[in-house]
Amino acid sequence: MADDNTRISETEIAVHWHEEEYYSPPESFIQQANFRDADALRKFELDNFPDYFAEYGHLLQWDRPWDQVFDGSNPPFWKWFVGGKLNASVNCIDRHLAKNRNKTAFYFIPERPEEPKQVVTYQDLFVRVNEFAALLRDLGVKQGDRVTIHLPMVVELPVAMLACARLGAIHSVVFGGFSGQACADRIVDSESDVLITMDGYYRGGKWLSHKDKADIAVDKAKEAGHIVKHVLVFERHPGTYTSNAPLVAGRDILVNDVIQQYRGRRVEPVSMRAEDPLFLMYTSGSTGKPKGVQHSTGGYLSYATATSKNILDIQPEDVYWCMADIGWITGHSYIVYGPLSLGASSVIYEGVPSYPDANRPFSIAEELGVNIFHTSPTAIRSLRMAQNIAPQNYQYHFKLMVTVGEPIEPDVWRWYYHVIGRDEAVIVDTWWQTETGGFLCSTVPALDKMKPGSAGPGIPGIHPVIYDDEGHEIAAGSGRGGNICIRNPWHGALQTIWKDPNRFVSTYYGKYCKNPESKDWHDWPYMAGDGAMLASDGYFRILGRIDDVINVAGHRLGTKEIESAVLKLDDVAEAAVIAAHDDMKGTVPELYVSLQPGVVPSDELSARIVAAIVTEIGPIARPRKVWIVPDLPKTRSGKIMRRILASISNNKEIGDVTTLANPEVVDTIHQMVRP
Ligand code: 6R9
Repeated sequence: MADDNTRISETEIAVHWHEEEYYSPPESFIQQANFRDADALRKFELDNFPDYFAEYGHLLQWDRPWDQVFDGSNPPFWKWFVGGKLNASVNCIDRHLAKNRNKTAFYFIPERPEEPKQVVTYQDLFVRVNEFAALLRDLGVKQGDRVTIHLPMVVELPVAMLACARLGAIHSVVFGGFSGQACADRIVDSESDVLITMDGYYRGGKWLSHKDKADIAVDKAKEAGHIVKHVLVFERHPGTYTSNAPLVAGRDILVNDVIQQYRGRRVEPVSMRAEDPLFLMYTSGSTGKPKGVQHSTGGYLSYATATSKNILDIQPEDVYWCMADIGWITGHSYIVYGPLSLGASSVIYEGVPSYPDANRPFSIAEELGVNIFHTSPTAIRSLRMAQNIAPQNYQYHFKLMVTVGEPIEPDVWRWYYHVIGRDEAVIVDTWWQTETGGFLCSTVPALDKMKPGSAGPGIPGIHPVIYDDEGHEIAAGSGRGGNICIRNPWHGALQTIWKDPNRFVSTYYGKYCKNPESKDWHDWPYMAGDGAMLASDGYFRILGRIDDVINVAGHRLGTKEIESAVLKLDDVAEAAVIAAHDDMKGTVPELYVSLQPGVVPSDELSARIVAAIVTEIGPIARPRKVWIVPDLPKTRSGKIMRRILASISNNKEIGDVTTLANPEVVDTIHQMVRP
């Protein structure tokens, strides 16, 4: 990606980092940890690939054992646990019933403190998943069908996911905050006949009507030629439908009304091949169209389970709380599949962590005895900036804390460690992606020292490497950044992009494949799309995306997706989105647009531009600022120079612009943005 639009300049990545301070896990943590045998690490050396992954496969209950751990005969379409059969809902629920039916699977904490919490045992979850699976089956959902789920953070979300898994149907969860249009795009691409939604939910102290988005989604899907047959509507308060959007006869079904007929119903779990897809999760890439990342049943589930055990150190008596949304991959792997597969008790919190005030996380931790706490740098920064937080007034003890989603500044890390973790919690900074199914880089909490701002080495079984643009390996400790890749395949990785295998191959394997004819996995390193540096201690520091993806508060947004939403307006000629630094969210989008000849800039137009983005994608993509400029800086070949715009927004050195087709416009824009 040595292209003009590269987001991280050579000078930026050549910066030397000086934080060589380390923190050690406390002895009390080491004594109790799942993975505390340093000798066991040796098993995971690359020479032992792929056999070491058998150990991860054995964490699951199989209907039929696998014949072969890894089949690499058709690169890069790797197959894992070939011949094995299993069902994910059985692994997450049924297998725990004999010993732990009365154990809490989920605590549901409504956002409004006055609303009582719900305790969902493994037995309760079993009953709810079976009943809902029976309903789905009666609607015609069968093995291999796709089901789109557009729900907020409520227990009904994992219930719906696991009901699909029980039937062998492929779920596609769309983040609840996404717009109806964004939901429609995912319904159409996945060809879902069924959409699962809810009337509304509480967030930030307000009731948000949600069912309206389902109506938009179904209408927009229809315009694109796809008919949704059934819309299943949960009610946030069962029996009280609360939404301005009326129910559509013949299409919408209130789950609470019909589920009565399914009381006590059981659904025989469908025994799936390890390689059958478990779910799709759409994520942003370099083009305007989100891609349907496809994850397998056996490979994905065993990877989520193993990493939850080894890195999150989840144990039977722990209470675990991950603040991510289940609508993102972190919630899939580390609220639903990993913790349930281990039989853990975990927390689903409906709302924003700062409601009714910034001490809510501590009060929840105290009430439930949470001892593993999983959140993002953005949430940590916002706690740090909040007035009146007083963790010292709450009784809780975290043995382990997680940070995920974006790079964490060493300063913020230290605050997390001292103030939230009280110098006693081990921190794991886990680097991974939607595509990777689970963690790739992190310290093993009992074995590795922590280093603020660095994710750590590859986790057991994962062998990362940094390549320069020509494919040469960049040595540890050289102080140079490059593209982080993984040398070896692993079973949590995506299988393909739904209906787009070519895009799968070119995106992740196109740049660094050593020989496209090769049948040897050594020739097919996986390219993550992140810039990173490798220190001489073997720790990776992640620098951020190298492609056209912006990371806002840990959420991935495609710049092209935002730009295409804006370009739908007739008044706009060109649009460029850049990542602007933000103290709280890491980065936020800023938008530069030029207008069609004769169109006059106005506040009204800026507002329409913002509205177009919110309608097409959702409020998370809202730009911090819209700059209407006379022209966008371009190369002589017509490429928009986003890097220059980013430098202006972020008040950085712009560098040489003389080779541009229109260098004078840089000055004009600079005057506007930084008068
Ligand atoms: C899990 C998740 C993936 C992108 C990834 C990288 C960034 C994630 C990080 C991190 C620095 C960490 N990222 N974890 N950067 N340190 N610990 O977030 O998946 O939404 O697909 O985003 O997030 O840039 O490429 P996803």
